[in-house]
Amino acid sequence: MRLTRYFLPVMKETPAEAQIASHRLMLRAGMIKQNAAGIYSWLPLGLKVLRNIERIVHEEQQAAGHLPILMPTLQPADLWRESGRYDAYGEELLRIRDRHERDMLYGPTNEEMVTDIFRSHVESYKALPLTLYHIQWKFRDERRPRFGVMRGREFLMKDGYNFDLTKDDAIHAYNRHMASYLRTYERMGLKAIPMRADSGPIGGDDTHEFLVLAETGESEVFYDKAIEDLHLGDRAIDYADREQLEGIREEWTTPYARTDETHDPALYEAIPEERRVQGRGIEVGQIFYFGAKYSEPMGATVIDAEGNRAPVHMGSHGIGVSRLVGAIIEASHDDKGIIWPEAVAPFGCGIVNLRQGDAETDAACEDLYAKLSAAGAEPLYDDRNERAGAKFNTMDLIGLPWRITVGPRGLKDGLVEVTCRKTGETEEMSPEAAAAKIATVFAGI
Ligand code: 5CA
Repeated sequence: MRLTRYFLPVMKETPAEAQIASHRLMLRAGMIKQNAAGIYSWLPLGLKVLRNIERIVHEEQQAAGHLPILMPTLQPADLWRESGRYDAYGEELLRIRDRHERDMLYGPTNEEMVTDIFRSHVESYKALPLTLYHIQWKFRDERRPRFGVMRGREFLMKDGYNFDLTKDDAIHAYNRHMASYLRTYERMGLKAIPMRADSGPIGGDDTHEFLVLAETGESEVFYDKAIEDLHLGDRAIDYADREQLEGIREEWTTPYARTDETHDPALYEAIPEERRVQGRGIEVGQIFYFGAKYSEPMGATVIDAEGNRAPVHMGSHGIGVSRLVGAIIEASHDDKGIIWPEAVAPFGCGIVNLRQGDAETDAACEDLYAKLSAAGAEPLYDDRNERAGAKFNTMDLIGLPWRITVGPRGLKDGLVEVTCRKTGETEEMSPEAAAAKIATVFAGI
């Protein structure tokens, strides 16, 4: 992409309404535009990051054997009357009436609708196990939408629902979600810690939230420092292997880690003092097992091998896709702007032309642009007629992982500069070597 052809409405001033870094930087980098309290448009740069996050979520869900579907944002109230949540959900539920006076709602979550799909089509245990998920916009009329996309009213969520014959099978589904979520967050460059949580309006006893540590997080967290050393790394996960998944769950849930909602001071104080950590975190996902809470009242049953009919065991599992954009920025920025992890970066690399209009410099930039595009590193070429300082500031603000700086002076010696946004380190090399270096980085992504 050439910057002169792009829509990147960056702001010089710090927007007064934004209280935390991610909100400020998303506005300043022209990623989002607020349309109403807690409701945002995603501009080209922001949308690219959102789509990258969605792609990773899809890949990891499908690796775990979960099937993508797409349910609507609007739902008939009658389904929610069956589960009893139409009245129970409270003020956060946006209730709407259509022209035929039928009660509808803008879905804050989809347990009822997916249970209705299931009961319409599944009769036998032979169709199980089954996990359906989608990535769709949700609406919750939050009392205090704030921090930009972090606590929106309309927000993008991945929500998945498992249907199983037995509790054991449903716990296996729970463990599959836990492992796939750990991998998903790691791929985005995040450390997200599963913490025992409260189930709120979704229901059930077994539930974990995933928290990314950040001072600006809305949840207070207490944990054993030992959990910070756990990594999945590149270990192979076999999602059919119950023992392996049970092992992963044990590994991540044995050290104490809880939010203020479930915090137990006695257990916390049993951790050696030097390992006790109290801080704040951003909730980027939550998984639930709730048995027959929806399947029973809604009549979602299957016939087992002996011919008996029983409600299926279910759980639901959510990832805050749009919130993750903010969470990644909270975890990765500096005074100058965003620092994108390569896996979610909107463009892999920026090309800064220091002398736009100089034939030799322009040609070198064009050549790099072609090579990097062909290598799949998606360059953003700053071809504006601007001062070098302004170009550097824009690149630092929007946080592309790499920058190649091309100017007549360096080219005289056959050199360009390659700068890593994260470390600030700059190396001089030939344009060919620069293209090859960046191409190698992005070959594996
Ligand atoms: N039905 C279940 C699982 S699918 C559910 O709705 N879970 S949830 O309420 O925990 O939401 C899942 C994730 O969505 C949360 O972990 C959080 O990351 C994200 N989320 C929830 N509310 C908001 C909000 N107002 N703005 C942005 N993201 C949100």
